[in-house]
Amino acid sequence: MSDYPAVKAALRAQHIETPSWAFGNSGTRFKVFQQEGVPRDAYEKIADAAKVHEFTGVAPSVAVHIPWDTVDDYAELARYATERGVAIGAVNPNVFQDDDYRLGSVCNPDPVVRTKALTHLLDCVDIMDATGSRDLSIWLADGLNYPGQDSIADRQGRLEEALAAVHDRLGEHQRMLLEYKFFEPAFYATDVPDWGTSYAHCVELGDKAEVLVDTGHHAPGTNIEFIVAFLLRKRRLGGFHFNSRFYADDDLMVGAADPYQLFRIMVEIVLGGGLDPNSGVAFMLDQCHNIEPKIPALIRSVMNVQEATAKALLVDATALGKAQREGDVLGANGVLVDAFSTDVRPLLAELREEQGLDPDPLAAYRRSGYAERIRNERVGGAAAGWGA
Ligand code: LRH
Ligand code: MN
Ligand code: MN
Repeated sequence: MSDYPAVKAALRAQHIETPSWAFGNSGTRFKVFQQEGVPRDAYEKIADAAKVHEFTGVAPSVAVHIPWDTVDDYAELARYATERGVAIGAVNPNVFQDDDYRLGSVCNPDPVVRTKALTHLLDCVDIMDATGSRDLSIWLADGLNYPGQDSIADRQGRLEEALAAVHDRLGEHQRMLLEYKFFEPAFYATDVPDWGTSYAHCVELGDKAEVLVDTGHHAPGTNIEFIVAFLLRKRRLGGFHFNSRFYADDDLMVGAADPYQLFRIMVEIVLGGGLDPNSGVAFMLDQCHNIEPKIPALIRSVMNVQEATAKALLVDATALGKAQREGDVLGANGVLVDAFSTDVRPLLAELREEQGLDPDPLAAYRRSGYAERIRNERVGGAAAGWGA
């Protein structure tokens, strides 16, 4: 039988970071849809992130993307966040949207472009110093569209050089998370295409480099929970960008496409000790809400992560271990299926009430009138960053 107080304590301790860009307008390369009440700057994105935290109680930080969230004074932005009960989380450098980066950023054959990209990465560490952020979350769009376009091996050398310079610059309590993605925007070869490449670079770089797993960045059928278990065991799992996908990097709400996959990932996290705040695993969302209202979508996403986590915490580890040792295949599988099949919504409602929150965060948000307020106050919301 599960220990409910321990389950609740673990759920209270889990923090889920929202991405500033999810509050902005977004779409596909065919159309960016404009929604009413969307934030016009980084301050308003933080105000919206604070609402997600207010109603869920477990989303106390918001990741920023630079230059999408450029402000004059980052320390002031951090103070503004603190006043609203949240903190600035990961800083995401953006080295993929300038014309200069047509052939890549830190892997570009042109040393002038490489220097520009590295300078931006280092500037982002300065921003972390000002905001008190722990994580520099690096995703590179670098890659090749055509065989022969550039030397794959030379590009790895350029990558190593730039990442080492960033690693050297990090402060004692700072980390760099290296995100991988097997395709898009490059179609033939990507310079950090998979977790193995990211892991190998991180190991070579040193203790402050860890792998970031974006759940939308794998080929269909990839066993993501295997990757999670491996990296956690090697202490190189820096964190997640949660979202769900049906086809490609869809960036839909986490848990919407395949809640069982999310549960399996969280089982590995729980069994591998990744819920312990000292493990350093950052649970971040990386989503775009093209057609649905953004704040409720993020509240729903946070709740989906909590539900998967709660189910994973309900796995009877003793029964599972016994079945595994005895080679009881169906018994072991049954332990997982039982936990996944449990309705954890009453448990989470109870937990929220104990925390002084409304048991139904979405209904509470709807009743709050915040959506109407921002619709009236904000005219001409900003795009999330691309395709505007
Ligand atoms: C790339 C990515 C990466 C970016 C974000 C906007 O697909 O997942 O994390 O920073 O999308
Ligand atoms: Mn991502
Ligand atoms: Mn992505």
